[in-house]
Amino acid sequence: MAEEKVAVKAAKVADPIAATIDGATQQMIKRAQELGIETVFDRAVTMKPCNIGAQGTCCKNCAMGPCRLPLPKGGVADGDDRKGLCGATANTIAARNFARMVAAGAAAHSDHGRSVAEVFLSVARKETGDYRIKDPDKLLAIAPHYGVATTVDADGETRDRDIDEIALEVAEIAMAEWGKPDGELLGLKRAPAPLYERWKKLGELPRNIDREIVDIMHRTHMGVDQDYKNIVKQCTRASLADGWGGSMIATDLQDVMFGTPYPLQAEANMGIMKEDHVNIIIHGHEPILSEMIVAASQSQEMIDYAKKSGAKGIQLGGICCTGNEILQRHGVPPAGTFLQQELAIVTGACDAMVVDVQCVFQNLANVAKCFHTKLITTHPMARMEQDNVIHIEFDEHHAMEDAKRIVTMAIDNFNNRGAEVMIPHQKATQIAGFSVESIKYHLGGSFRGDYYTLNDNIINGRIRGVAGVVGCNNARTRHNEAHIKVVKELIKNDVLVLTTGCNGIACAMEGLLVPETAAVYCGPGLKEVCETVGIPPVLHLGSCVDNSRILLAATEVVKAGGLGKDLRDLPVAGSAPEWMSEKAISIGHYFVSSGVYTVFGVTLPVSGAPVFQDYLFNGCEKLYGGMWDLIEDPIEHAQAMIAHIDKKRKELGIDRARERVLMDMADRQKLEA
Ligand code: XCC
Ligand code: SF4
Repeated sequence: MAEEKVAVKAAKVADPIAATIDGATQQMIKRAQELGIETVFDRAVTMKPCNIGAQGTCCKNCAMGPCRLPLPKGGVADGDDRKGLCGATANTIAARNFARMVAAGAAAHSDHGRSVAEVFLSVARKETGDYRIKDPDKLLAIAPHYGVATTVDADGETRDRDIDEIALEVAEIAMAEWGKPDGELLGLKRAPAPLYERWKKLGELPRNIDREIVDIMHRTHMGVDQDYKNIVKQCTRASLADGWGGSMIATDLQDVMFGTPYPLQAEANMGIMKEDHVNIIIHGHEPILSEMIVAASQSQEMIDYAKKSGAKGIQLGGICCTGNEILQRHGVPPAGTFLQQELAIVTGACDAMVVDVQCVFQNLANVAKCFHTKLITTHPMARMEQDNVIHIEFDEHHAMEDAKRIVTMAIDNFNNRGAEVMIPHQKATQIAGFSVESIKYHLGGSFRGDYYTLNDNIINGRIRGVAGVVGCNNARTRHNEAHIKVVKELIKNDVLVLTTGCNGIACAMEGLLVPETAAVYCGPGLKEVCETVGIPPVLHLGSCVDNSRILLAATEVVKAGGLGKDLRDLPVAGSAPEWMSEKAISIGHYFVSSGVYTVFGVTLPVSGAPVFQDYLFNGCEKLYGGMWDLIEDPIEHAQAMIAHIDKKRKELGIDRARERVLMDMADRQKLEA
């Protein structure tokens, strides 16, 4: 008996079916388990999250703590006297923790933007030959938003200014957005005027990007801001500095240097990897690196070298948002979402995985150790302690050289593969590459080239509303299940979906990003629009920083008229069904403070402070017109968004129009029957 008790229990591992809805991912989880390689899915089974942290009420902001304030079993209806050693209430603690997530998220996006701006400045100063201005029209379009004139008046006539001159001015002004001593962020004025005026009245206009982030770190230090409402105010400033600042500048300047995305066809999922090719997986966020790897691997020199080494060619694949960047502009297929990063190596066919910043698992190094895969870090800010990781620092001044070194290393590694190659066959076709500009073209038509047609279809009710569904995967919930269920429920109810980030990859893998999807999954109104225009009902707008495109698309809708004067008036809603990153909190808060009802799935670390939570879920609506919500069940999640969309339709007086359209459709179907 005693012996039986000490018998070694088999290590607990994940059930692949319970872990993900995706066949390729299930297959590779099993494969990893057969090989004795542990992945995030297994760790999610063996390690439980901390209950108090999950409630948002663990404070470790000073060494008298950590002070832990779990919600009492009986709730706090009869009063709440929980406090930390210093007296900080649950509201203060949860709000401070929330604010620090906003700060980290805004910092990550905005620092990415800063890198892009720095490279753009080098381009403008002609210090690098590897990058250039690929889209001068975009530069001319954004210049006025940076206060840069595109024409000059001389001798009574107006002439176009030199493009290099414009570039240099835009670059210098953009760089100053991070640290200028006076004024306010320039991007805010791109919002509809009433929205800008509201931020101003609330005293929440961000001053410069870095300052708002530093402000949060100071304010949430022990013994500073101890009023959750005032802390939320600062969350607004910092998150706006992300959405209408750092992220927007990143998107702007990436488009200028690498091209504004236009629709293109590609594939998605691990089946894009090829056994007879050199497979290079690019993972992280900054296209500064991935753009160059794309260029290097398309060079004849590298292709010839790959062939000489016995491969048929070079296959690139993306993971996470840098994957989205090169998908949008070059059609490079994503090999998977955030949660598939380890599994891309488990295929045994990944000759190199190149990473820069954000969302990169440290466990990649442990997985890579079991295969021939070269794991290459490239960013001075992001290195790994494991000794099998190679660091090749990437520098814009010799970018092509660095990229070729990396690609060469991958090619040289091709013949080191072991026998254990197993690439899942699953992959789906997708149409990606949407942008504010291309939506204008597709939904407005080349003649009018504006958002009128979209607005008409919203007003007449064929399109019920628009949803931004974005964000990560989270190993605490079944991979991709909520992403797909939320999106399907929305399009079934005639809501057009704009997607970014790992939601975009999830939708692509599921085959939702093709026009043919409309006939299968959409309600009658949205189906009709998609079929007439030839677009998918889910439009992929890119990476996490490209959520700024969603803000600007919504602004275009306001401008086109007929749907109110402010983002808060629009029949729109936001969602992050499987979020995990601090960046998602920053995004969520700039959506909310821009007037959008925003629903998160999985969890939100605020439940331990019910008063603060209520302020986010209800109080914010009075201030901003937008508010937070947490709904785990994907169908209820989508239905809450639809209810909000319907509420806005009613306020706009266009709820009747939709009833008529549906009647018409039903009548028509009856006639057809
Ligand atoms: Fe990372 Fe951007 Fe999240 Fe995906 S979605 S897990 S942040 S890669 Ni933006
Ligand atoms: Fe505890 Fe206050 Fe210190 Fe936080 S700041 S750890 S609540 S004493």
